[in-house]
Amino acid sequence: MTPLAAVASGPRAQLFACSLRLGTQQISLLQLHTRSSLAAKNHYEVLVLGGGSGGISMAARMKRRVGAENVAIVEPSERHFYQPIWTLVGAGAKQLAASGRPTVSVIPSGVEWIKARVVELNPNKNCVHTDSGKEISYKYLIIALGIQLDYEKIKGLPEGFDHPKIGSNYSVKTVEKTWKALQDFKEGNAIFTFPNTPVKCAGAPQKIMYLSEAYFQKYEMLHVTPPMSSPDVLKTSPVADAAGWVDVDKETLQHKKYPNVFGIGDCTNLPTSKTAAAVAAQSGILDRTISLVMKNQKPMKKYDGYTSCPLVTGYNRVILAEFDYNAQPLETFPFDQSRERLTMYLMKADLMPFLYWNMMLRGYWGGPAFLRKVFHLGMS
Ligand code: FAD
Ligand code: UQ1
Repeated sequence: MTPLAAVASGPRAQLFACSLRLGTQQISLLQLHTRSSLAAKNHYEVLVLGGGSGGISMAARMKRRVGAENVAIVEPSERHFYQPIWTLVGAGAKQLAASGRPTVSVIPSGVEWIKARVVELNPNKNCVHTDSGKEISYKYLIIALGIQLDYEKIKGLPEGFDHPKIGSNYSVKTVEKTWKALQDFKEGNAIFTFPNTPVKCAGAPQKIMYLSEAYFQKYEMLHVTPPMSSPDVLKTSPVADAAGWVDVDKETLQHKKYPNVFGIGDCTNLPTSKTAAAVAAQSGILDRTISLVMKNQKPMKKYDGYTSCPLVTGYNRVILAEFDYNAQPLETFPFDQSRERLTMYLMKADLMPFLYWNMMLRGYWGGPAFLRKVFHLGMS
């Protein structure tokens, strides 16, 4: 799709539509805008691949470093989703509609949204290719392509989702089916699958099991956690390790072979659990890494592997698990986090979405390390 199509939807498009009704002067404004969009640049100082949690957060941070006009994001989807809330959507405690916003509304203002899919990375020539036939070159590349859901690797799926008793919290297309299956459940067995591949939010398959258990006494349904893998475009690219993940230094997030390439989030081989909480912590580190690389200095700040999983065990209870690369607890709050708590449920259900949309995606949330320091200082 063309850049014009990218701006022709969402709130910005509505603004232009309003202007059109006002008269000819506004029409020429639209034409001007159209021309500049169609003439979108093909070189950026910072190019971000993927407009999910990591991509948008990093674009916001890079805008502050180098200016909006020097940053672009390649992302094909019209909507951006806050995936962590799908656990509660699948259990009927939140609405799916509230989990998504138009992508155009989360792209930092002034940053170019290239509405396309990356089909090839060429780090030796500092460029990528998109499915719209475009070649885009960069000085610095941030790869934030997430993880791929491989439902088709399970015999009978995805067509099996036509069955009313099968759901999966991992996809926007199937998460509401989990709630339907839960409601229709009368008796029999309830099965919750867990694949032998890396997965994002490894706690999520357990959480929906606990919530289902809390919701009904007898069982007949299936919740699928699909096998997952690195996005196909990365598997065969020069930036990937042998298993297909973006091959980055585990402390600085800089690529091991290409010093102007960086990775963040689920698509990397960082040996920690794949969560948005981890992405938040990584975004702060990566911001510092890139700022030093831009000044020809050595990256200093070190990622400790922080990740977190709010384990929802009931409709008003959460155990907040937080840990580092060594699977050692790295807890934020000065109380026993291994207890199920209502306060942690409220944090997961209401505070985290607010923090995500208003702080993390705007590049102002680098994880709770500072809170941990404040609370633990207070304790000592
Ligand atoms: P994503 O946010 O998935 O973004 C990847 C982006 O890349 C997408 O927008 C995609 O469209 C784009 N993309 C893919 N391929 C291409 C391509 N070829 N070209 C261009 N763009 C492309 N995390 C927590 O911290 N706490 C939780 O409680 C939690 N619960 C979860 C529950 C569920 C059910 C799920 C599904 C996830 C949960 N997570 C949780 C995990 C969290 O959502 C992810 O870890 C996080 O979104 C990863 O961010 P990312 O930027 O790496 O990938
Ligand atoms: C977090 O930072 C984060 O990223 C926004 C999440 O993703 C949704 C989380 O689930 C959690 C638990 C954190 C960690 C934040 C605190 C305050 C402990």
